[in-house]
Amino acid sequence: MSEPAILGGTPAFPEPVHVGRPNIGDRARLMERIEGVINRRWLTNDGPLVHEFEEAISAMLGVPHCIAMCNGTVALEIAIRAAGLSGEVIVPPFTFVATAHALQWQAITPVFCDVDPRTHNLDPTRVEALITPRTTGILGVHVWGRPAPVDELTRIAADHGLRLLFDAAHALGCSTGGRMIGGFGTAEVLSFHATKVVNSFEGGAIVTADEEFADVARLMRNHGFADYDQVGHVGTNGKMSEIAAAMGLTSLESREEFVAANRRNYETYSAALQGVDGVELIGYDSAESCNWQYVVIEVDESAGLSRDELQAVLWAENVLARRYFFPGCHRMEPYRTLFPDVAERLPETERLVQRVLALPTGTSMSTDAVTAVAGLVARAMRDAPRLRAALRATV
Ligand code: T4K
Repeated sequence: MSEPAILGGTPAFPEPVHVGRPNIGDRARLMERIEGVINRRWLTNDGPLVHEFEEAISAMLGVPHCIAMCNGTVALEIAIRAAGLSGEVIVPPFTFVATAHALQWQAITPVFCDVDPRTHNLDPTRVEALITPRTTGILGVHVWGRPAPVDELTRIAADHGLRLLFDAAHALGCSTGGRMIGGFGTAEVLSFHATKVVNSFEGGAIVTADEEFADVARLMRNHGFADYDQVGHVGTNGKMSEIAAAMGLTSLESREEFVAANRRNYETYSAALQGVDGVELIGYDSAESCNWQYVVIEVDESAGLSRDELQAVLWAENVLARRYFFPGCHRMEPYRTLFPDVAERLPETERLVQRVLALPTGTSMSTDAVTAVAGLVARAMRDAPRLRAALRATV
């Protein structure tokens, strides 16, 4: 290895290496499906590929209803609306901002509840204290595909007469207690964004066992149309297009291959980062079903480099590691202005957003590339005093 790029060496990678490079799957099959879409001249509005995709997701998760949408964010907005949420909803701040925005977008107050530092998910012991007469629901998130505390949240929601929804954008194909994520709460929401383990370019879905809820969500997805000329509900346009479903189906067919690549990458990182001072790779429960789609480390600054310093060292090498979900939803607008003091009750989130770094994985990463990235992390931590001095000199 040459001198670190931050000290003037040649970057380890000639081109940027991204977190979230899409998995593609069988191109010929995708093109064939796209041909079919064009030949049928049925491009969107509840087309045959969308139906096939919905059935495949339902079967995979063992959940009776899947309503495919144009993206995960709109699916969240529709799920929230179909659940009749209003007033206040309890939600973690350590998530992609779409989770909070989907509430705020419809004038519902997100009430941020701190997370458990071991799981990065909602801390169920802190939820009840935040329930007020205005609270109508809890929106849990399965961060990194690791399950939110579904049993505890289910009990709390039942005890207080609240609706329970889950943002399962990271959790396609993950299970808890042997039960697939997708079947918990009133409904769960999936994302098939380009960066997700299974993608439909852009896409999302609501999955639910509640038939009445599914019927309402389906109406809302298509402007409330119950039939030609008959609008039975307020609605929006949340439809998934046929070309998105073509990609979604193709991607789903290669899911096992994608998951195997993620797992291989994870295990390579795990072996290479073993014993590196100040770096802890977050764990997954291998007794459960898991998609291994995020490789996330926690960086302990006392070992030499802060997370931000390590990120700067990696970016100089063209490794674009991401500090998801910095700085936490509560520190983003409009929440920062609306709730200026909320950080005081979120000490674990505040700590976590300074420590977490997501590393590149997925089918675009070869084992050699993963080994090289892990090697850069290990070297940076070993060489911390010199790198830190150089970084401070450039500020
Ligand atoms: N809830 C949760 C918990 C979520 O994580 C998300 C989305 C949602 C809800 C909302 O679901 P969607 O409405 O998105 O379906 C990315 C994704 O855009 C976002 O979908 C995802 N979570 C989030 C965790 O990651 P950014 O802001 O990091 O995106 P961006 O453009 O920086 O892309 C990430 C990296 O991926 C880039 O470094 C480049 C690479 N990339 C990206 C795209 C789109 C590619 O190589 N090719 C591509 O086509 O949010």
